[in-house]
Order: sequence, then C-alpha cells, then structure tokens
Amino acid sequence: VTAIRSVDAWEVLDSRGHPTVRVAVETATGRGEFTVPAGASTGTHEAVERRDGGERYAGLGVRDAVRAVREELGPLVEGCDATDQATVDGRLEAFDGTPTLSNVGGNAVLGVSGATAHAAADTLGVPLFEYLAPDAPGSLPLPTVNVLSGGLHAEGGIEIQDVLVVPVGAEGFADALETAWDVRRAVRDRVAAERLPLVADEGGFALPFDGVEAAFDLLVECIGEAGYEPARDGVAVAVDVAATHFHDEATDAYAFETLGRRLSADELIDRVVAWTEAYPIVSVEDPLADHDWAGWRRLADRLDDGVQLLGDDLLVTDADRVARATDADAVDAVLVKPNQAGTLTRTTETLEAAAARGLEAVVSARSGETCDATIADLAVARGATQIKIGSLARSERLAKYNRLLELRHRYGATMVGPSSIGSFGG
Ligand code: 2PG
Ligand code: MG
Repeated sequence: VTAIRSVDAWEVLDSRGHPTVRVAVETATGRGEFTVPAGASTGTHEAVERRDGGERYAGLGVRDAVRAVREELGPLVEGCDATDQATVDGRLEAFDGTPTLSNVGGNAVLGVSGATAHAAADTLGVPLFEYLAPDAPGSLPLPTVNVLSGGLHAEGGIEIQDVLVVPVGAEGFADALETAWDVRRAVRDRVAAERLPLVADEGGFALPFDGVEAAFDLLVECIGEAGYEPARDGVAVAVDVAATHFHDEATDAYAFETLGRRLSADELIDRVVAWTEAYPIVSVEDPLADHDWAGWRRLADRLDDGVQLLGDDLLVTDADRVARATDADAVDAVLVKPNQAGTLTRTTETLEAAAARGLEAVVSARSGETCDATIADLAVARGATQIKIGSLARSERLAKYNRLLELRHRYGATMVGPSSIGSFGG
C-alpha cells in the first residue's frame, strides 16, 4: 500500500510572487504535497533551480520543471515504496546525473522528494515529524528571528542581510516566540513614530541605516525597551552577513556602500570581530564569501567561544562540505536548507554529518517561501537545535512557527536549544 501510484505537479506562486513548483504524490491510501522554496542570496554550489526564461513571468516560470516532474521523474518513481526515501531520491539523483541537479532542476527533484515523504507519512497515518524521527517526539529548536533586513532581501538597505533576535534565556519555545515578538514590536513602535516601516522579504523591517552598527544599536536598544536584558545569555543578537552577494571577484573586495568604500577580507574580519565585541552577538552567518576557506579559518581563530560561526553559502547543506569545514575548523554550525541539497536524503545526511561532528544544526527557510511547513517537522524530527524562519510576520513565515507551536501543544515537544549557546528546559 505504500507504493507510489501517481505523481503530479503544477506551478504556484511563492511569497515574492515568483513561480514555484508544487508536487503531489499519491499511494493507494495516502497523499502528500510539497512546495519548493527559493533563495535570493544563493550559494555558488547549491542545487540549481530550473526556470523557463523567456517572456512569461519575466523568465521566472517553472513550467519546464513541472513538465519534468510529470513526464520524467514521476514515471521514474511510480511503483517505488514511498517509505523508502533513499531509493526514491537515489533514482532522482541518478536520472539527473549532476551534483547540483542542473539537468532536471533541483526544484523539480526536491518537489518529488519532499512530496514523497508527506505521502509516506500520510499513508502510515503518522504526522510528518514522527515519520522523519528516529526518536519521536524530538525537541523544539531555539528560534532565531529576523527583525532587521538588508542585502538582497531589502534593496537599498544595509549590506548585511539579517539582524536577528535570539531569545537565549527564554524558558521554552512559546516564551522564546513572545520575547522575539516583544522586541520586534519595540522596533516597530520606535520606527513607526517617524515613518511607516517597510517590511522586507522575510517580514523584517527594511530601514535606511547609516551603517551596520546603527542597525545593531537599534536592535540592542529595543531589546532593552521591550524590558529584556541584551546579553549573550539573555536576549541576544545574531547576524547573517551573506557576504557572498557583495563580494566582488574581480577585485577580491567587499563592496560596503554604507562605508563608502571596499573592504578586503581581513578588514571585513576585523569589522565582524569588532561587532561581536561591541554587541551581544551569539551567531555570525556567512561573514565571508563562499570560496574563502582560509578567511573563514582566520575568523574562526579570532571569534570568542561564545560566538557561533555558521555556514550557509559555504556549506550549502552538503555533507562533504560539512566534513571539509569541520576538518578545517572553519565553522561551529551549519545552516540546513532542503533546496540547497536538492533531496530530503541529502538534507538528512547533512544533519547526520553535523551531529556526528559535533556541529550545531540550524534548519532554515528561504527568502521565497509558501505556507509549506515541512522544515518545522524536519527540525523537530532531527533534533536541530536552532531554526531560522524569518520574522514574526507574513503567513509563509508564521505557517512554520505555528506548526512548531502545534508540535509543542499536541505532541508535547519541548525546547532544548543549542549547547553552544545556552541550555534550556521546558
Ligand atoms: C539565508 C536565506 C534565509 P535566501 O541567506 O540565510 O535568510 O536567504 O533564502 O535568500 O538565501
Ligand atoms: Mg544565509
């Protein structure tokens, strides 16, 4: 009964209004859907999205990927056991034949992979997290919540992409969400006194700061205004520099418009270290471009033990790159995005590689999302200690936070949180 009977796909629109792929997989008694997310600040080595080009939707259409699911990938996996994710994903990967799934398209492949897991869980009559979990119920991740946005998610703003609030000292997941909400509200109240705050791709505020430090200053002040203590073990701050997107290969420099000049890798490293000394920052993501392994290593040497160095574009949810980065001592944590990997199996292999090597795992949404909440179940099932979904606004973000609240309420999952950042209970 768990054999895949049919695979269907169609084009839908994501939170940026861009076309994306939705796939439905059916067995004799079950059905599952998955909708593929999309990044804006993508890593050089991640799975490749297939887009149609041409006039339609400014070239962003995904009809070719949809057709590939219906005509090529569907027939390939029909008859396979939906509960045998590794075999399904193996067939998809072998058919594509490239590491980045550039022939068929990572969006086509991940659509089938994700919908297969949902169909399997539905057929077995268990919630997705339980189906994906070796030991259910797992623990809830510490939320890292976007408050201020820049980079490619809020053009015209600061260079760095996300300034996040991390409620390290919260009593549990619900308390962590409330704390982050209070801080976001305090920022909103402060800004709304002068202007209507614009909301960026992930629901954070896009503000015209004079420099990155002004963004940190505002967030830290608002943590205090909301009645909390800005501290690494209280209410802390995280940053996603997303440096790849403002690194200029020709000059090997980082274009820092708000400074009015370019920074070398070492100047950027100095700056990042200075931020962590001046502000209660507990996590730094993608501080350097995704090719600069030596730079990451130099920064790792200089960062305080209480600051987590988190690889996103550098690691692209790839188990081999996780191994390389841990051997080089270049990261403490890995960001995990299923659509960077291209299949669920590769995603769980990356989570396993991280666990085996003592790295923290931060399961993450993309900037282009839908109300698909699969990553919430994945994070809980696989014991990810942190999650990054965006801000506490916009339905595509809240669908995932709300799913975590459901896992807490209905299944009793509790927050454990990262050992490197703090310890939790409840
Ligand atoms: C990131 C993600 C999510 P994008 O860089 O971490 O914030 O952004 O999906 O655009 O790559
Ligand atoms: Mg990132």
